[in-house]
Amino acid sequence: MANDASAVFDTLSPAVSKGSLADPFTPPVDSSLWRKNFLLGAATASYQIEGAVNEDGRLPSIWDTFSAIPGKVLAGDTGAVACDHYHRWEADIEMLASLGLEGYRLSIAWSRVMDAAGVPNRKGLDFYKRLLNRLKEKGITTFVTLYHWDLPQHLEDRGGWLNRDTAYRFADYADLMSRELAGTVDAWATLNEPWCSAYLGYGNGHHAPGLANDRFATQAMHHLLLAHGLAVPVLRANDPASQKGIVANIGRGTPNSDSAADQRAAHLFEVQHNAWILDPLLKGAYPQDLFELWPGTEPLVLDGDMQTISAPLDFLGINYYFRTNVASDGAHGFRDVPLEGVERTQMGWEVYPDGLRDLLTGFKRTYHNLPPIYITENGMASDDQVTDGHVDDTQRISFLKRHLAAVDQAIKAGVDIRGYFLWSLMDNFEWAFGYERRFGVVHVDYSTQKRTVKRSAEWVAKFLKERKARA
Ligand code: IFM
Repeated sequence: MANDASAVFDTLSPAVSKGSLADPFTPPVDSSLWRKNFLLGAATASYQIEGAVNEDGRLPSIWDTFSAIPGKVLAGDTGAVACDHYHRWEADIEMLASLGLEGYRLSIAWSRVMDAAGVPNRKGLDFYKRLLNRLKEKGITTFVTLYHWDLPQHLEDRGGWLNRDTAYRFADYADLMSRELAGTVDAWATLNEPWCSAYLGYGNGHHAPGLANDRFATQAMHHLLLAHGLAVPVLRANDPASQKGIVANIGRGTPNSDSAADQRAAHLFEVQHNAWILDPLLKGAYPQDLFELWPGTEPLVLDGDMQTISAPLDFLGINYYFRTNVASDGAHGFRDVPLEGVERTQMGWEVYPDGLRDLLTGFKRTYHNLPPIYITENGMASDDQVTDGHVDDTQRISFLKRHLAAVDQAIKAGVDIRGYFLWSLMDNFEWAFGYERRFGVVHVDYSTQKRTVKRSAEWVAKFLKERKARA
């Protein structure tokens, strides 16, 4: 069944929705995507692309440790080499610029820039300075995430995000980075997807550091959000001209039936995926329904923490990928009920653009202080192959068109959305799935490090060129 967002493109031109490169991307004339101040960029993250894990004083992170444990990552892959971006950054920026992308979202590896005593590592800092200066020379808008999951191992050895002190160490790190990089960063995001750090890292153990306890997850989340709240005023003081925000992944949960129990299950799914993070940030309190789902897991919260966490944001980054169809588990929670006959990606995730629109419009109703939004990640994995020098990733083109249409619909419904970053600029280390899952709009041959621009990247470049010509 076609989603509404897909239908927008279907009615425009049947060929466009098939994802054919030959057809120009022709959103309606009144589409916000034509606005030249609607930022279109691509995103990456340090551990997923940099490699060079033992170089220039970088210390181990929890992902070095975790990926070295047999069975934790598909095929035993690690980020030791990844896309070798640490050495190839200049060519990678040329590639980004040649595609006409206007924004680049990257993250900093904490363990590259600071040691256990808080002493700055000049070589690591210089890497990011060179990178950001070059991006600025190219006129590219820079979004920098301070924490995209690669916690220094020495901090994990002292309890990681279960230790309140890690939040204060994060504020020190934010202080260093914003003093060093002020003027080269347009927008700072403190954390990427605290849900994944807290739940996958400490709740079910699928990600580093691999602990599995719901109570750990809620406490880790509290310390992550506290870290965010402590860092924001530091970033404001050191780099007043930039925007400050945080990036959350959001999940759409739909009920498997009209029964009250399934409706409740879908509600609880969204509480666990969305309200757990957004309520403390935007309402200054955890959603009480979370503790119905996970009884007895209330985190230890000290006086003043919730005020710190809910300080105003300049923007909220939203990462969206798929929806989950759920039913009641017969007790306090929900269980996934995968739908049959729906379009899926290489990850097995359902392609469901309407979920993005519906969540965004729902947030606008729920949070009266919803800050301006950037879609900081959206994209899909496919088993892409290079044939005769090309990668025909037509499903990705279609995916991107439909999600961009959903963004436009949300804007028209009154949500203030200012930009969109593709995940990802290039294929990279997809965490527990290693290198098998390919999310890039640029293909990476990991044996030669050759980059091949996929049809999807050509398509985005073509649209950006057309938009520029019309401006
Ligand atoms: O690769 C990840 C990224 O690091 C965080 N957001 C989701 C992406 C795809 O799983």
